[in-house]
Amino acid sequence: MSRIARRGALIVLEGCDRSGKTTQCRKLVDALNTDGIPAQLWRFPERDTAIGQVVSDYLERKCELDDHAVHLLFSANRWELVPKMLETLKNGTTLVIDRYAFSGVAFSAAKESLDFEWCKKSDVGLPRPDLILYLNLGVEAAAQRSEYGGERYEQKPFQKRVAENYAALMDDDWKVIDAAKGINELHDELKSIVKNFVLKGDVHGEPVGKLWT
Ligand code: FDM
Repeated sequence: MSRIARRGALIVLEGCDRSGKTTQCRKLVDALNTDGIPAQLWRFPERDTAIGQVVSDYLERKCELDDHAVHLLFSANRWELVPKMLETLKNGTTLVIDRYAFSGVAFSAAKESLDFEWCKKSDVGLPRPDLILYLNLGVEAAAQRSEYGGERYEQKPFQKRVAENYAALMDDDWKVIDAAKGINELHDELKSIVKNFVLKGDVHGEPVGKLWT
């Protein structure tokens, strides 16, 4: 007797720095696994690959790279993990991803040297997320949470341009969540959205889509 395989869902969390994405991704994956829904936490950049190491050095200001070149490296870091991503989803595991191609465009296009549409091109055709959650927090509120660290991009004027670029990328499918609340309250809201989405099962019979096609 044949049985239709149930693929996992591809879920992305996006938002400016200090919006709580990383904490919330971790808590979400724990909650899904506790409830018997197989899930893994991924993040981009994935700094553990050879490409990701170069990106990480760049972010930590250990090296300088042309803006176009580093944009393409961020993108290549996603593409190099696509086979593993598709395999994991096919095996029924849901992926919760901390940043994706939307960060790629929002951050790169915040640089004067790079054009918004050009920035999208290298990520066209990536696996399209089934659910995009945007943690919305004003730049001033984010800066008050704790001082930005020493990594590149952690400055208020830059983060303001990033937020504007996110707004330009957003469509009606994005779920915009007010992130100015406590960690547990935010977690409860996200968990409820994600669990409903996964249990509804809409994605199970659907192939993974292609981004921006
Ligand atoms: N970032 C992240 C980019 O500039 N492009 C990308 O494609 C991605 C995925 O890298 F400032 C930026 C966003 C952030 C930094 O920081 C990574 P975290 O704290 O590891 O998410």
